[in-house]
Amino acid sequence: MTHCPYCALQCGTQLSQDNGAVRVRPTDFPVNRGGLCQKGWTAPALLDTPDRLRTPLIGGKPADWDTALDTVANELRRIRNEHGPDAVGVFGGGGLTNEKAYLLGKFARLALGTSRIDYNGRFCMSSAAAASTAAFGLDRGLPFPVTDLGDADVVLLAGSNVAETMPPIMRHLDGARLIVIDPRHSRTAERATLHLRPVPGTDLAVALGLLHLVVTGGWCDEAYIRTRTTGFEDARRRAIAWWPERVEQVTGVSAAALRDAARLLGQARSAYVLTGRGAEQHSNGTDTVSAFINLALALGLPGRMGSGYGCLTGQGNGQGGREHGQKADQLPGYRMITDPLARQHIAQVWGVPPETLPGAGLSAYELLDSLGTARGPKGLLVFGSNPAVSAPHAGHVIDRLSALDMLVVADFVPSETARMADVVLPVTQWAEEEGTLTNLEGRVLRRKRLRPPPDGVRTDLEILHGLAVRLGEPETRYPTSPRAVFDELRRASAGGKADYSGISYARLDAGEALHWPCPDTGEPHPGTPRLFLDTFAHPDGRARFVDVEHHDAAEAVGPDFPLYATTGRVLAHYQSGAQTRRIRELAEAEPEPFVEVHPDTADLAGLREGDLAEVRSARGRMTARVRLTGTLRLDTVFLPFHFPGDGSANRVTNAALDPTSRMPEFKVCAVRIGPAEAGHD
Ligand SMILES: Nc1nc2c(c(=O)[nH]1)N[C@H]1C(S)=C(S)[C@@H](COP(=O)(O)OP(=O)(O)OC[C@H]3O[C@@H](n4cnc5c(=O)[nH]c(N)nc54)[C@H](O)[C@@H]3O)O[C@H]1N2
Ligand SMILES: Nc1nc2c(c(=O)[nH]1)N[C@H]1C(S)=C(S)[C@@H](COP(=O)(O)OP(=O)(O)OC[C@H]3O[C@@H](n4cnc5c(=O)[nH]c(N)nc54)[C@H](O)[C@@H]3O)O[C@H]1N2
Ligand code: SF4
Ligand SMILES: [Mo]
Repeated sequence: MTHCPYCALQCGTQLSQDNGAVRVRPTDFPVNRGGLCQKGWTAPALLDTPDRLRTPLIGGKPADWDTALDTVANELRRIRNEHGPDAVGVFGGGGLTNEKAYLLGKFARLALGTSRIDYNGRFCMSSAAAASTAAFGLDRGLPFPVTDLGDADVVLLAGSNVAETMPPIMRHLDGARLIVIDPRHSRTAERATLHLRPVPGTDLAVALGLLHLVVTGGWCDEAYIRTRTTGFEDARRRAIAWWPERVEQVTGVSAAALRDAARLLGQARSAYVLTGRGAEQHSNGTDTVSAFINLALALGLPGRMGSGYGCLTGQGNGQGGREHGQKADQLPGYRMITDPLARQHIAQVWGVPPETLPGAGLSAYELLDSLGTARGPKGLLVFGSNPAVSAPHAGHVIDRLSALDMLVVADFVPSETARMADVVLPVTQWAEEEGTLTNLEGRVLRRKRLRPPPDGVRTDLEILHGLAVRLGEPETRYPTSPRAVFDELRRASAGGKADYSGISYARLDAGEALHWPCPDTGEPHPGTPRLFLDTFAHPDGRARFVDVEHHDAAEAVGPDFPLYATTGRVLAHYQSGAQTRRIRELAEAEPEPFVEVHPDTADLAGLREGDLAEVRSARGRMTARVRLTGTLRLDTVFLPFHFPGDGSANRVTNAALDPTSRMPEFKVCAVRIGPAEAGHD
């Protein structure tokens, strides 16, 4: 068995070959129980996509591997000599296997000696990670297995459209009453008992209002609050000022609907509060998640069988990708790079003095924003991301990428970012390589190789090895065998928060379900499917309420830009679309960029169904086909971000960052819409 290459659900699949064609079928793996979404079913098509990269490219022209790697290493060395080690940067991805993410972080810190490494997970779950760490002392997306959701009475989904983003998970939610918070009547909202439609960016006030009603309704779990938490009084006092009518004014969610939601939660036998990107991708995202965690704590949910709080992690290895050191402030094992003990431990595993390790770098957007400037990197290596499409304020990011002395992209398709690169390095895909990924419930899974890669293609590990050796590093420091890297990762993670030391390929291959932490205790450790049942991860064992106040989105609507634009996903496409736009069935399902607009709003803007609209913000413009959507808020339009160029939603999005997580505000900015002028680029 292996797993789907796309999202964090990591559906179990079985691959076979039929006359050279790869076929996929779902297995009875717990998260998907025989289900797959359209992307999963069609994933094999990408293996043989006609424009698959099969040879390195220098300046767009085919080159052999030695020349390509020599070129990259020489230029990296030149930039470093002239401008210092921080003049080269690395941008990673949450789709990389644990082994790749680990080796990429090691490569950046040792072979390049740079602090300038971050990854696209910063755009994904960083706000939820920061809030979970503050509340529980530990961040694991779901601190319980997905299958636990099956017994839930009520599930609150704040800004998550799982019916499109993780369809098979709906099998576990069938029996529950759903409360969905989303400005759109999403496919998930269609399945909900109750749908709250806030103004984008106002979830924090919604959560404060729900806490208010849980307090006044007498639904707080007093004994739990007393024995398992600290800080309730401040959070309670804050929420008391958010009576329902005030919340209604700020959020547009009616006081009556808010009361219904609080009652459903308060009276539930078992309940879960889950957040997705809709609540998190805001300049107040960390505080918003804290407010939802406060609500969950007041109800006594986290750390209880049959209830809890969780963040629905997004990318295939969104969980593992945040644990092994490709984040600017992190070392393997979910350790902080500023912690002297952590530095000592990792330096010892890597066989270097702790002083050689650089300090904390810049977050993803800040890194991209600094490229090619006096203070920023002149060379950048990208592994597993397509920021020319997926980064906020993408027009600016494209300018920054263009200002580099050297952009190197490792990918298996010519993504929009790869097309800008000076050097492109072609890599293997999921069904051609081995490794591990960690799914949204912290379960470590094996990726298995079905067939050999095409000639001319190398693994990411081989590329890192090849570059490191050319930069003067010892051969043995960068193993190319995933198993060897994993064994080193186990040692590096030992004693850290995300402890993998008790996990081995042999145990995973034997079918064991191992959720981290899984320390090496001498006996085979069973792993930890459920966290916090006895104690939270803070030194006093208690969870913390965090006192948070609502604040508005960074950009207000006004006469020039009177509408809120929010962005997100559709079923058929994945992320920047670099992969799914190449698969015929998916491209046919969603062939072009569109904008969802309420019919009355469209009318005022002079737009009809099927028209080409221009969407403009203070930062840029894009064009998209109008889809009239009567269930949408009148003041809001929705754009999928899966398309490049003139149809790229990120040309209009705002790069305002959350002060704690440095998450950009993908989910709200001010725009105006109107008919697209014919002939405009
Ligand atoms: N089909 C598909 N599936 C995917 C992916 C994909 O690209 N395509 N990507 C994977 C990844 S990496 C991730 S992170 C997950 C993301 O999974 P989700 O979080 O479910 O995805 P989004 O569509 O980004 O956002 C969810 C919902 O938030 C709503 N929303 C927008 N603004 C707001 C707001 O201000 N408040 C609230 N409450 N809601 C708001 C949107 O209308 C949308 O319906 O999906 C994973 N699965
Ligand atoms: N407006 C808006 N923008 C968003 C979001 C949003 O909701 N709204 N969501 C954000 C979120 S949650 C995310 S996660 C990001 C994702 O944004 P991106 O990082 O752009 O995501 P992908 O399109 O998955 O890009 C991955 C690239 O790496 C390649 N790749 C895949 N696997 C590997 C591998 O193993 N090795 C190598 N070398 N390459 C590989 C793929 O072919 C693809 O080109 O987008 C963010 N951007
Ligand atoms: S839900 Fe996610 S893991 Fe499952 S088939 Fe779809 S994309 Fe793949
Ligand atoms: Mo994501």
